[in-house]
Order: sequence, then structure tokens, then C-alpha cells
Amino acid sequence: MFTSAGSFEGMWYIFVIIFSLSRVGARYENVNIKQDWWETAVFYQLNTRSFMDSDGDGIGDINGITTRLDYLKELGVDAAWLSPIFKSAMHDFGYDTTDYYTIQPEYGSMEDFEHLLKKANELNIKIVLELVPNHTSNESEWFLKSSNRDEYYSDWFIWESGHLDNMGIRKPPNNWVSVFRKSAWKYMANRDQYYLHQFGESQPDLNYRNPVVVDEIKNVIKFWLEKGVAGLKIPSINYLFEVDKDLYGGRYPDEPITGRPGLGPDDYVYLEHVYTKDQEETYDMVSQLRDVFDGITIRDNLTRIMMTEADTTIKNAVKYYGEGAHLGAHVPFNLGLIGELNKESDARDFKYIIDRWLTYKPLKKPANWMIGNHDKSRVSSRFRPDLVDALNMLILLLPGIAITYMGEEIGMVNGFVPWSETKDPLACNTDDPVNYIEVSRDPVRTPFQWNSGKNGGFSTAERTWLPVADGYESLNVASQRSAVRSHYQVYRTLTNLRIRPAFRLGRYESLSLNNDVFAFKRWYNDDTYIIVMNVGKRDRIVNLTAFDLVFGQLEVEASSVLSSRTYSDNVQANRLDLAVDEALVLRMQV
Ligand SMILES: *[C@@H]1O[C@H](CO)[C@@H](O)[C@H](O)[C@H]1NC(C)=O
Ligand SMILES: *[C@@H]1O[C@H](CO)[C@@H](O)[C@H](O)[C@H]1NC(C)=O
Ligand SMILES: *[C@@H]1O[C@H](CO)[C@@H](O)[C@H](O)[C@H]1NC(C)=O
Ligand SMILES: CC(=O)N[C@H]1CO[C@H](CO)[C@@H](O)[C@@H]1O
Ligand SMILES: [Ca+2]
Ligand SMILES: [Ca+2]
Repeated sequence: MFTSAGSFEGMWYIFVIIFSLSRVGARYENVNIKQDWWETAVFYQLNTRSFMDSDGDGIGDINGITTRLDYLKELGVDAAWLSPIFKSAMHDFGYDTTDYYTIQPEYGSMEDFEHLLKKANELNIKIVLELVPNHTSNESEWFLKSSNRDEYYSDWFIWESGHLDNMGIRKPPNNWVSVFRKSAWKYMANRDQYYLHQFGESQPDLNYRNPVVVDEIKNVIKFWLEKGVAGLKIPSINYLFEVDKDLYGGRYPDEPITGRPGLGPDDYVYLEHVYTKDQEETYDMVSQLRDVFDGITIRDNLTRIMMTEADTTIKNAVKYYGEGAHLGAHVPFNLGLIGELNKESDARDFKYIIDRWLTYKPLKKPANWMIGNHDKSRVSSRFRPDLVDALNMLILLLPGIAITYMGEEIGMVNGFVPWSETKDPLACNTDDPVNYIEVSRDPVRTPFQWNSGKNGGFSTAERTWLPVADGYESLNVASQRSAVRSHYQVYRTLTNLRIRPAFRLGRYESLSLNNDVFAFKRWYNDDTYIIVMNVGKRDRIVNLTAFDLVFGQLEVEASSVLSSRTYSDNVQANRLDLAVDEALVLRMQV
């Protein structure tokens, strides 16, 4: 449904036509620039389980999302990306799929999902789903058949025999360690072999050297695109392939030891992952999968996008854009702001990490910016609550695509989840009721805070799947919506601003004005903006005339919640005082 050509008519391209007189001389410019829907979109990552519970079982669901689409519209979101909703054994909350063609029953039915698509389509909000292709669940039919050596499925996973040591004890094939700690190999008695799992024990890796597996994954992609989703997000894409064992006499080689102090052989970072990550074959596979998206794009005359996530080096990360005719992902995630900036970062670090992506990415491809996700500590907690507005200014006003993890628009903080209620397998695998907190991802997955009512308005249940974070009585959508100044109000102002040509099409230049103040300029013809933020620990005075052609007075378009400035105030370019965490969007007056 919703795939017939023309049903998205009028959204195919945003035409921006600007006639303007240049300041020097009377040169007449006629700019006609085509932008496809996704190239400057605001994406919103919804953790399905935690967004909105419609039936009172304490677990978020699809109908819950449908009832809150108007909230996304109000925020200025163009596309919602839903964390995994396919049928799952739920050991890793959807990242362990049992059936790629079915919806997890506790989230709803296929009809519920189709209804969501229809409603979203009416509001002009695109829906992107998450597909986890590196592994299935150990409870998937594919894996169960494979472990029973079913002829068709036998070679769908990575099976190895291991060996007996000199005491006659069975040992795994090699020293590989899983991302979730301990050996990446698990013995299955019925097959008398080990299977590889790069993540949890319940997540056996699929065998991408088997063309039948590749075909099946392509069918899954087709199935969901034909249903009408606007794209798919694929996590951990750089784990798809392991080294070709035929190059090593038919045995997977040990990975070298990093030699970093304080680590044991159970720790993932104990090893250098030269044989299990970032293998060269991955880029060709991405290009093959991209062809499936493009096939449907052409058929329906509506671009379907592929978003990929790979935690890797900058040079590997930008390879996912593809090269020449060998196209890669539309949106290869830029994890720099999430992974490399924190409360200790100064203005130079901000400039370095932001400019790095723009430097390495292919010139004509759009950049993308995200500051939070379901795996990393909340922005309020990882930085400071008062820096939330500055960081939202970054992701929404830098050139390209913006991606917000739900709750960052109101500055939600990490929840506290006691050991007894801990659900994240990464935390449970520590077997450590004290230090689990350092790796647990539950605190960023606590229920969304809608209002000051029971369970923050998320659910009517007695108990929610994870406890609602403390402080929800004051930190919630309802209170920020009715406040004159709030993170929510700033976020909405920013999504409105980014529609202007200077942000959609304009050029970019950045400066660290000193160690504490980062600033960037966006401009299109005569329309010039400066976004300036004090990320340091003391008040500073800066001189914005350090930017070329910036002088005189600037007008405030947006300001962080605690700033002394408000909309339409004027500031002097050559002398601007900024309090700690203060951030401003300024427009040059001509
Ligand atoms: C594709 O859609 C756009 C916008 O609706 C339209 O202008 C264009 O003619 C369409 N192209 C084809 C081949 O149908
Ligand atoms: C799947 O793995 C989990 C975690 O190791 C285990 O508890 C469960 O019994 C396994 N299920 C099957 C069907 O092997
Ligand atoms: C700001 O910089 C400009 C250009 O370097 C300089 O002329 C001006 O005096 C500076 N303003 C202040 C207040 O220092
Ligand atoms: C950022 C991201 O998508 N992380 C996921 C990577 O894959 C593992 C296992 O599938 C998940 O647990 C992570 O959440
Ligand atoms: Ca529910
Ligand atoms: Ca793999």
C-alpha cells in the first residue's frame, strides 16, 4: 500500500528558487536547486518500546506511536525511524530478530503498522524501520534449522568444529571475543559445532558468504519497501563479514592482542579486531543492497533511503557513501559527535570533530549529525543539562541531515535502573551488581516523559518495562510546551529556522574563537547567520568579526534557555559576552 506512483506527489523535490541582487554590482542570480526529501530532513529515532504505551501493559507500541504523530509534526520532524519492531526473542530488545516478515506481537499487528503508515502519510511524515541483518535470534526458524543441519539452512550461519586441548577438553575455534564480552563462539550439542556470535550469545551471525542468505536479506528489504516504508536503517553493518577462512588454510585465525593494561581475555577491547570488523567485502555488499532500494525508488518515483551505522575510523565511515557508480548508503551515520565529544571537550574539539566529517565525506553528498542514540548516555548526562540547546543547534543548523534521539528535544536525563530491574544484556553480562551501571544502556531507554501524571503519561500500567526516570514530574513535554522558554521551544524554533535557504543550501565556515567558544557561519547570498556557543567552564567575551564579512549588529533568532538574550535582541559583532553554556543563533543585519 501507499506505493503507487504519485501518492507522494509534490514532495519529490523541494524547489528553491531565489532571485536576488548581489551586494557588489547588479549581478542577477537565478538559483534553481533540487533537493530530494531526505537530503535536509529531520529524523527522529523512536525507541518503540519506550515512546507511548496504548494498551496499558507497560510496553510502548505501534498504536502508541500513531496517537503521538501530531507531536512529531509539531516538533518539525520529517521522518520517524523506529527502533526494531520485527518479531524478536527480546533478549536484546529487537536486535535479535526471529522473523523479519512479522511484527513483534507486543508492539501490535501488521494492520496496526499499516494504519501507522497511513496516518503518517497524511501528516507527511516518513517512516523508516530498523533492519538488523548481521545476525538473527538463536530462536529464529533459520537458526534452529541450521543447527539441525537442515539441508537448505545448514550453511546460513558460521559453524566451526573447535578442537580438543591436550587435556581432552573441547575448546572454541579461536580467541575471538564478542562485543558483549566473552568468547564469540558458542557450542551447540545437537550439531556438535560452535556458532559465531559477534554480539550476544542469542545473536548468531548470518553467513554473508552464502549467496542464498544475501538473496533472502534482499527479499526482506523489498518486502518492507513495498509495504510503503521510506527507508531502512541498518546497524552494525561493519560486522557483516568475517575474514575469508580459505585464505588461512580453512581455519579462522586468532586476532592479535592489543596489550592494553587492565584487560582480560573476556574483554572485547583485549583484541585488535582485524578479522571480524570492517572487512573489504562489506562495501560491495552495501552497494548490492543499495541497488534494491534504487529499484523500488525508480519503480515508484519516490526515493527510498538506506541508512547505515558503522562504529569505525573516519576513513572507513565515509566509504559507506560509495564511490562513483558503486553507490553506498544515502545516510552513513556520522557517530563523531556521539563517540568523541563529552563534557571535557573544548571548542577546538568541537570544531575538529565537526569539520572532520565535512572534510572526509564526498563533496556532493549530504552530511548527517546526531548527538544521542539508544546506546549512549543522554546528552544532559553526558554533557550538562544547560548545554542541551547548544547541541540541538549544532545538529539542526549544520549543513545536511539532522537526527534526534527521542527525548533529547526536551533534555531528558539518564534514568536510574537498579540491578534488580536491569534488562540490557550488555549490563547483565557483567555479572556485577555494582559496576554494571557503567555499561548499561537501560538508563537512556527509560519511558518517554509526556507529562507529570502517572508514569510520566507513558502508560497506565502499574509497572512499566523500565522505571520512569526521576524528575519526570517537572521534566516533561507538557510543562515545556506551556513554558515560554524551554528546550522544547528552542527545538521548535530551530526546526523552523532550518527551512531557510541559508541552512538548507548555504555554505559553512567554523572557528574556535578561543578554547571555550565555538562558532559557525551559514550564509546564502546576503542572508548570514552566526551560531555561537560557550562550551567551556567560564564566561567569555568574543569578537565575531573574526569571521569574514561579519560586522555591525546581529539580531538574536534563538537563544539557549538560560541566556539573558531573547528573540530580536541586538548584539554587537565586535564584542559579545557569553555565559557558560550560553548559545545563540544570530542573523546579520544588512
Ligand atoms: C516523479 O514525481 C515528480 C513529482 O511528483 C514528477 O514531477 C515527475 O514527473 C515524476 N516522474 C516520473 C517519471 O513519473
Ligand atoms: C538462546 O540463547 C539464550 C542466551 O544464551 C539462551 O538462554 C537460550 O536458551 C537460547 N535458546 C535456544 C533455543 O537455543
Ligand atoms: C574585533 O576585531 C576587529 C578586527 O580584528 C578589531 O578591529 C576590533 O577592534 C575588535 N573589537 C574589539 C572590541 O576588540
Ligand atoms: C547504534 C546501534 O544500532 N547499536 C546496536 C548494534 O547492534 C547491537 C546488536 O545487534 C545492538 O545491541 C546495538 O544497540
Ligand atoms: Ca503496550
Ligand atoms: Ca557477521
